[in-house]
Amino acid sequence: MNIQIPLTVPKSKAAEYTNNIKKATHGTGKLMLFAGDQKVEHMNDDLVGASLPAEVADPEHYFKIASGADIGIFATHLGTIARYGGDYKNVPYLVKLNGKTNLIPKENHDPLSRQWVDVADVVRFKKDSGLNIYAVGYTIYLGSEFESIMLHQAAQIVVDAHQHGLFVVLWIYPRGKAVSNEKDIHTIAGCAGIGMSLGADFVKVIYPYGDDIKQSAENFREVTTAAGRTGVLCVGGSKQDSEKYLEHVREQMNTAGARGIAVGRNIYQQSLNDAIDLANKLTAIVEGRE
Ligand code: FBP
Repeated sequence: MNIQIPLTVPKSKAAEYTNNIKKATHGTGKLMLFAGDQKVEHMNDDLVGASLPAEVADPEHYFKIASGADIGIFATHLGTIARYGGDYKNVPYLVKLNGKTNLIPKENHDPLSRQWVDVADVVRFKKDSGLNIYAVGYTIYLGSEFESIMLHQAAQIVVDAHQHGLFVVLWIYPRGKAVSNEKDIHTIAGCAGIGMSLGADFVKVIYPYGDDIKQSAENFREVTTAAGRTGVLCVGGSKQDSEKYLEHVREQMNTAGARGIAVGRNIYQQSLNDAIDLANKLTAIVEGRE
């Protein structure tokens, strides 16, 4: 695998940067990101319910999956990692630097998700804890009246992270009163292009899941083209039939030109064994080992 090193990575950190990407992608450049930031984003909505096993409500469920399955990287907030990471030292981590809840409806207020901790805090935590922290992540809501704040913070984060040899995933969603259709492919392609313009290594965007699996992937090519050298990760979205989801991911990787996935609910909204089984299958598809 040939990893392109952006010029924001100093020569002294090039080996560390390359190594972090290699480890998270198992040498393939393709990233299976297991998302565990929903405790903030969706509060307890995804974690309890008549159809869900009781174990899903325990935050440790995330860690049991992340340590038992062959994932690429586990993305969650620093506090969560600080509470459980000591017992899950084999997990590869991405620290999510911002977050917001879903309590304020977007019809009332445009979304703003401010940075909680700095890259410097993560670098210090990595050294002190000895955990495998390879990357940081941050969400931007484009089209929000506050987008300039989030764009500014994201740009700084990319520069800071690269200075320390960490790679960066930006979650970029079109959202706010000015956005009429979050699933418009042309707008999503614009989000991917912004990810590239900010220098992100990967940009995670919305994937419009249509009934025609092949056609959905063909439509998505506009997005992966717009991202250029930045890899596009497709969102998992709400839980769907596992076989159907696996087929979508095959097309995302083989037809749409995605460089990976960022998936939460489809994996963790089930028992530990089923979650591990699906996560392993997903990683195999993403990394081209199926
Ligand atoms: P929304 O704001 O559209 O709900 O998406 C946020 C999010 O759920 C993140 O919290 C998570 O990282 C990502 O999407 C992927 O998770 P899922 O596969 O469950 O959609």
